[in-house]
Amino acid sequence: MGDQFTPTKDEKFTFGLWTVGNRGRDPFGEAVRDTISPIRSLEKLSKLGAWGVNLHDNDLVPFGASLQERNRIVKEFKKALDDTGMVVPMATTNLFYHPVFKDGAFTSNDKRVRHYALQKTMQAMDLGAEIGAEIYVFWGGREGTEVDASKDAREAIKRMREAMNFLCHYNIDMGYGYKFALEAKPNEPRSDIYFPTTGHMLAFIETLDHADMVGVNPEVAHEQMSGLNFYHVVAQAIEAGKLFHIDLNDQKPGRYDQDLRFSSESIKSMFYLVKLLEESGYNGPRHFDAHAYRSEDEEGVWAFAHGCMRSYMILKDKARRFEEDPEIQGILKELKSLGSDSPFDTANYNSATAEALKAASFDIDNIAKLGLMYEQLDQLVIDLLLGIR
Ligand code: GCO
Ligand code: MN
Ligand code: MN
Repeated sequence: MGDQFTPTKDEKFTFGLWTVGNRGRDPFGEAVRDTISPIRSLEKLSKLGAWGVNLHDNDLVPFGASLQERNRIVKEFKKALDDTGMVVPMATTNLFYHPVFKDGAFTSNDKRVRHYALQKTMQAMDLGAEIGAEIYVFWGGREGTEVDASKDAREAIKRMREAMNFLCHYNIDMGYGYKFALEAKPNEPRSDIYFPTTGHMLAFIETLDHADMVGVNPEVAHEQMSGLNFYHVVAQAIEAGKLFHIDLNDQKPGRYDQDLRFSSESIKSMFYLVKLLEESGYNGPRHFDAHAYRSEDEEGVWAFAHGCMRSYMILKDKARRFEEDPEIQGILKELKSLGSDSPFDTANYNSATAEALKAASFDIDNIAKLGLMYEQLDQLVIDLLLGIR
């Protein structure tokens, strides 16, 4: 039985198989839950209103499986996709679990590891294409270091570029039409990871052979681990036409990577994020990369998945209310009109404007005296979020 916050597939909510499949293992303790099979995840998530799932190669096909086994698993999974009406919009490669990746994959000092990582990625791209994925994510969890003496950081960047260029060409060669989405993280599991923020990724992308094919996959927790304002991060990616995918979860500041249920901590920031995604026309998946608390059994996992989507739906409704709120809109209208009689057109440079602007006088003391009503505005948002508006 649903209410107005019950999701439908139109919302494009997706979960990684590894998220609901997370067994609650941590560095200090064993798994607390049984494995949930990919097919069971499809069935359960579909009933909850999700649109699809995403996967690493090894979330579906175990590492080292024979070709025969792989094909059987993929066939069964495709049937389950049809049966449940679910899709797989994004695929990715596990380049972090096997010990061979202990010093990175594409940036490893060992050339054989770099080449093996390319091979594994090409095979995983083949798998993703076979199940309909259109976005391919690159999260370089092990692409980092503890010992800077071991590797010139410029060399690591060059190695990453070589790998990305190679795989862009493979994408073209195979006619897959993937959009590549690069996911930044500052640390964990490495002490420092190369390209630590989405901003670093955006700069790097412009140096690639096929920059147009490559965008970003920002994650709430990862940017917040760096102390950044996630709403600003995503706004810049959207403005650059580079938001190809997004990883939604939550995170307390200054902690290890927590992967908390979406909007369970930073309600206000996540409100601005949802408002931005909805208003920008972002049309991609709303993907949750989080997991249930270690205290939970399987039922708790589905409560977690439901909660991620429910909070998104509630914040989406709050964004609509924000747009329709006469007091909030009244203040915003006043703010937008501040100084609108200033006579210069600086959108296009010409020397006459520059001369006139240099000669102009501004009543800066009076301008500076003006109160900006941000206290009132912010409290209105708080009232809205706390449910009394
Ligand atoms: C993490 C990452 C991963 C990636 C995933 C898909 O911190 O572990 O967020 O969950 O998103 O590997 O690339
Ligand atoms: Mn993460
Ligand atoms: Mn992620």
